[in-house]
Amino acid sequence: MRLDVVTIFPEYLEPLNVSLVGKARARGRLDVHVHDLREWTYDRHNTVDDTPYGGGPGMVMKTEPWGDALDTLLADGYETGHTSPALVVPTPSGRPFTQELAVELSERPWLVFTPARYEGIDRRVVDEYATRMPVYEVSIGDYVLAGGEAAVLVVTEAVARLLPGVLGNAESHRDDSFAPGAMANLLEGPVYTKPPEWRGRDIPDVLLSGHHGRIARWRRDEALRRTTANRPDLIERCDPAAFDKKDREMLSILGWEPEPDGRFWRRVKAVEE
Ligand code: 97T
Repeated sequence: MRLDVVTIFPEYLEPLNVSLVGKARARGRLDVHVHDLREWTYDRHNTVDDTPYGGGPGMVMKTEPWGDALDTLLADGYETGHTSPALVVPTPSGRPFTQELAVELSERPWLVFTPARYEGIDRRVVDEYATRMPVYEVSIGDYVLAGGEAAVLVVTEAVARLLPGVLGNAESHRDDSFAPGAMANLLEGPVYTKPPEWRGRDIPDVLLSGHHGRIARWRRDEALRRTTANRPDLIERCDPAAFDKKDREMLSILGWEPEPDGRFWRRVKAVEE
């Protein structure tokens, strides 16, 4: 997969050289190109922004540097045999970035990221490139960043670990909380390793019992406990038929029961988690 990033803070993308993404690059799975947007400015002050039409606070990133930067890197990519680019635009007004979207992006051969500072990029840039390629405007969550660079790191890491040959078997992603086919979209419960006692704290007995069935049940109960506590929205959206009898018993202990129409769960009493 080829990745291009155009930014006014190329140093902010240094983490792409280390850890998992760095490993993916070293293994030849990822070909990363970081570009300084200011290379496509032609005035003394390397201006990349200007005041918004219609007034209002903040500055808007100008069309010309983005257009020239994107044209240049797209020409380079096509010349070196790459095809089918997609534009990824981090923005608080984008669609939520999810594991499902990470999987979709990981199946594309070439991603071009345009992290913006200030109040965003002149809309004509997205409109222009949307006539030539798919555009994904993505938000990584309901909070405000100073710019899109951190979002590029988030998206890149989530995508890179899905590329074939990047994760070893030991760290395989089939059990990810949000992986399709994981425990019906429950959060993972707690995990433990040696030593068996630490500062007077033991490992739950069941994990030392060797009873695989009981261990699986305990893990599932802990997953239900965590999900009801931290992400009730995930339970509320679930079809009660997605849970077996023991799940429903646990949910009831946790204070949840199916809606009368049988399609959703709701919390009926508060329970000490
Ligand atoms: O807050 C932002 C500013 C610029 C670019 C992206 C963001 C953002 O992305 N996801 C949440 C916020």
